Amino acid sequence: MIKRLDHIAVAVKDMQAALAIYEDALGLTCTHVEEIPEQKVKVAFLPTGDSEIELLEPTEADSGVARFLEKQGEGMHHICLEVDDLEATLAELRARGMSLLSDRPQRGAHGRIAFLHPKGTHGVLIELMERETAHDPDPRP
Ligand code: CMX
Repeated sequence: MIKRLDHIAVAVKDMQAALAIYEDALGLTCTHVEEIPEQKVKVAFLPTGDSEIELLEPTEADSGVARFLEKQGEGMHHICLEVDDLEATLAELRARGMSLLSDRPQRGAHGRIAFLHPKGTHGVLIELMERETAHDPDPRP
């Protein structure tokens, strides 16, 4: 059902300031920046071997990530697990009594996504994703 850890997302107030730390200080390379209007976020991806770090900046005050920043400040926002078949995984999880945040998949940065409610996963927001684009290779030598 679950294939791999795809990315760990960090909510930030200022993408440029965060990129200065993650790229210039940590030496990672940002390979992809994109705005996702459906999710009301701008995202930046920095590959780290087989997984990535995703920086998330809200684009609207009325959004989940903006509410998160107001309530908890900057920091770890969610982990994303890649699955082979999102619909089948959601059906299995529903059958096991897991609480999903939406009834149907939404559009994410790399494919279709759905979230599990953090109250049912010991406080961690888990995104499940069926990839539609290949994983960007880590550009570092
Ligand atoms: N970690 C833990 N708990 C969280 C949380 C997080 N990241 N975000 C929200 N919660 C908690 C809230 O504190 C709230 O708890 P209470 O009920 O105790 O107050 C509860 O979950 C509901 O939060 P909400 O924002 O009020 O509820 P919504 O249903 O409007 O939204 C959520 C929930 C998590 C889906 C939304 O806030 C969100 O973060 N959306 C994800 C945006 C995103 O990252 N998209 C991915 C884009 C790119 C990609 O990775 O592909």
